[in-house]
Formats: sequence, C-alpha cells, structure tokens
Amino acid sequence: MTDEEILRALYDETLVGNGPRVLELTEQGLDAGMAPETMLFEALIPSLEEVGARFERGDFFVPEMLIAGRAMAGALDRLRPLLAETGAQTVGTFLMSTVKGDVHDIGKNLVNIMLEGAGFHVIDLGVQVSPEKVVAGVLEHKPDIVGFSAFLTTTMPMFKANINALQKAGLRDQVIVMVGGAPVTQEYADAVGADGYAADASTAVRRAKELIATKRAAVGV
Ligand code: B1M
Repeated sequence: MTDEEILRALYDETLVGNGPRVLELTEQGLDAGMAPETMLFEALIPSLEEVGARFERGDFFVPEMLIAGRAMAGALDRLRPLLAETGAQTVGTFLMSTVKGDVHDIGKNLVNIMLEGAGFHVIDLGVQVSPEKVVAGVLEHKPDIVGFSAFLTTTMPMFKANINALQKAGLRDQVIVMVGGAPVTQEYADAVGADGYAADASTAVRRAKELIATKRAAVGV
C-alpha cells in the first residue's frame, strides 16, 4: 500500500470503528516509515471530525461515536510513546482533567501526549473530575498549570465551578488555569477567568510554555 492508501484506509476504518484494522494500519504506516503525526493529523483526527459531523446530521448515533472513539484511542495508545519521545527536560507540572459530567477524553489525552513530548510532567486526574478532586489534586501535586477540558456546551460551566473552588481553597493565585475542548472559545475562556485557552494540542503546548514563562518572569524565577 502507498502512504496515501494507508492514510485513506486509516480514515475509513476509524470512521466505521474497526479497531483491530486501525491498529494494523497504524503498524503498517509505522513500518513504511510514516511519521506518527501524519497519521494523527491527516487521518485519525479528520475521521473523528467526520464522525461528529455525521452525528450532528443524525446519520450516526452514540454507538457509532463510541466505537470510532475506541478505534482512535487504540491507535493513540500505539502512537503515544513515539509522539512523546523527544527527551526534552521537564518544563513544568501540568494537572489535567476532563470536567465533571463529561466523559470525553480523546482530546485531553492527545493534549497530554503533546505536553509530555514537550517536556511537561503531566498528572491526569481522568474524566468526570469534580471541583473537590481538582482542589485535592492541586494540594497534592502542586502543579504549575491546571488544565480543564470540556467537550459539551452543558459541561463548559464547570470551568467556572472549578475556578471558584480553587479560589475558595486559596489556591487560585498559585496556579495557572488553562481550558480547552471542542466547543470552547477564547471569549468563553476569558469570561470564566481562565489564564489561557488553546484550540488544539500543539497550540496548547505553546500556550502552556508562554504562560509559565510569563509567570516566572513576573515572580523573578
Ligand atoms: Co460525544 N459529543 N457525546 N462522544 N463526541 C461531541 C463532543 C459532539 C461535538 C458531537 C456532535 O454533536 N457533533 C457533541 C457535543 C455537542 C455540544 O455540546 N456542543 C457530543 C455529544 C452531544 C455527546 C453526548 C451528549 C451524546 C449523547 O449521549 N446523546 C454524549 C455525552 C457523554 C458525556 O460526556 N456525559 C457523548 C458521548 C460520546 C462517546 C462516549 C460516545 C465518545 C467519547 C469517547 C471518548 O472520548 N473516550 C464521543 C465522541 C467520540 C465524540 C466526537 C465524535 C469526537 C470527540 C473527539 O475525540 N475528537 C465529538 C465530535 C467532534 O468533536 N467533532 C463528540 C477528536 C479530538 C482529538 O478532538 O476532542 O476537540 P477534541 O480535542 C482537541 C481540542 O478540543 C483541544 O485539543 C484536542 C486535540 O487537538 N483540547 C484542549 C481538548 N482539551 C483541551 C484542553 C486544553 C487545551 C486544548 O487546555 C487545558
């Protein structure tokens, strides 16, 4: 198979949620010398975008979304060590979670991989994380940045609930807060009082580094 054929098949098999075939094709792509990023950004992510579009049109339902998501997650597990393999030194600690009420984690996991690849120490609290757990996580891990992902318009308000909980615990000034997820915008991030927002994983890494540099410059570290 040519590289184009592998990418096309990866896209098609992710779309129909054929996990075993997606893994096989990922392996085939790696054997052929394809970059993990190429498979990710030119096949896997576009395929999930199409899944979302079909769901919106009523052509796909939750089960289809679920198996496509699982197929993507399987490939991501295989690509994770390769994407994170930069050997960069630790630039900061990032405490990540998907907000309470939200089970989406593929986007969050991708941001984690990219952050790790850029040298961040990432602690992932998982999905459906309550403000209480966030506060406990900050106390335990003392991160530089706390990141919240939300993928539903109905769970986005949890950003504010989390930020309020950090404030109440006297921790808001000690951490940088970043938010992201499919429906989130810069305007929304500003409105809830987050320090940073990014639309995708690579921008998230750049923004996280900028925010840490700005904070360290301000406190003279
Ligand atoms: Co759901 N889902 N889902 N879903 N799902 C969406 C998000 C949706 C947009 C689909 C659609 O209608 N087009 C829609 C939300 C609509 C809205 O609120 N505006 C939706 C819905 C409605 C639902 C349910 C309510 C469906 C139902 O039950 N009726 C339900 C909710 C369950 C819940 O959470 N309580 C539900 C369930 C599911 C599954 C479980 C079946 C599955 C999730 C599997 C999983 O994650 N383990 C699923 C899936 C797979 C999707 C779609 C198809 C794909 C999401 C994805 O993984 N995208 C999605 C459609 C879509 O997004 N186009 C959809 C790929 C991923 C790489 O991109 O997640 O955007 P993304 O992450 C990006 C950026 O957002 C950013 O970087 C990431 C990487 O580039 N980013 C950050 C993410 N977090 C960040 C944090 C940062 C910075 C950047 O800083 C901290």
